[in-house]
Amino acid sequence: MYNACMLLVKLLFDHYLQTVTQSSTFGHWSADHAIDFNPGLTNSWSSCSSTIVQTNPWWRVDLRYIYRVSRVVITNILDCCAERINGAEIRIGNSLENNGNNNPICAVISSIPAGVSSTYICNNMEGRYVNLFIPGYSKYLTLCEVEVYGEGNWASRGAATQSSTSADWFAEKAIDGKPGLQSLRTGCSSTLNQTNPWWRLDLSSVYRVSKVVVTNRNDCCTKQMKGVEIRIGNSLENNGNDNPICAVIPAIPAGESYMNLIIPGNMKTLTLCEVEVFGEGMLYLYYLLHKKQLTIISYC
Ligand SMILES: [Ca+2]
Repeated sequence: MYNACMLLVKLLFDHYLQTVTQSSTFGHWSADHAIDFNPGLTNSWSSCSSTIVQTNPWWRVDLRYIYRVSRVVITNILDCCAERINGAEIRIGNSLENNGNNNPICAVISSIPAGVSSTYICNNMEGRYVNLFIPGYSKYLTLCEVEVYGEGNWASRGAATQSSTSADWFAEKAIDGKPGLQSLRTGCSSTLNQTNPWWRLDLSSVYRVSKVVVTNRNDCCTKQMKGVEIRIGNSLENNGNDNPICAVIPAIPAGESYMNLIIPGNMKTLTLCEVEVFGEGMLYLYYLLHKKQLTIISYC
């Protein structure tokens, strides 16, 4: 049984490693080292990716979905060879023709000082694949970190909780991607009838929230949503319900992590069929989240 579990872990892990790849690999400098959240300022061999010396080296991340990419941040190697990055092209698009290296160019990197992170604005270019590509002979492509940011709905990345739960109307049903309009019991969250009911989403990271969309139930009780406050902030004081109130379609400054919905008053029920939180965030954070899930699986 133990071996069967370990095999499952390995297969899943390999599956997610396939989201990032490169044209060749120099020693242990694997492609996923460029998205391990470690800028490689010490021990670059264990936290930077690199190809061997070759013609037209490339590196690619598959975002799994088509996103509008706002910016790409590249961290260059500190301890040698900073000039290797010169001339690298950032390409974004949906084609895998020529391994994705024919997709439109966001930017061409002239140079990045050793150990420095440089930002390249991509003006919401749409694409599923992000490539780094150096055209030419006898080139290495070495990357210590690649961060890709864009717009998306980040609610499903978070952890939902609520002040009480009515039967099996669990908090996470508000972020399961199912608006619950056909089957309310399987797709919506609900508290009990109580004083000041609330529902909270911990986004797990910092986002610039641009818009919150809440889907109401469509059978009975739709008036329950009247008076619901959307609160966004970093405090868990009063279960997060003292954070600032935003508008229905808010423009929220950077730095908010928690989002609460609360109905002030006695004998209220908070029912939510779907909550979507839009804003700019790192597009492949899911990769790390899946790694966290894999850690849990490994206990089986
Ligand atoms: Ca790294």
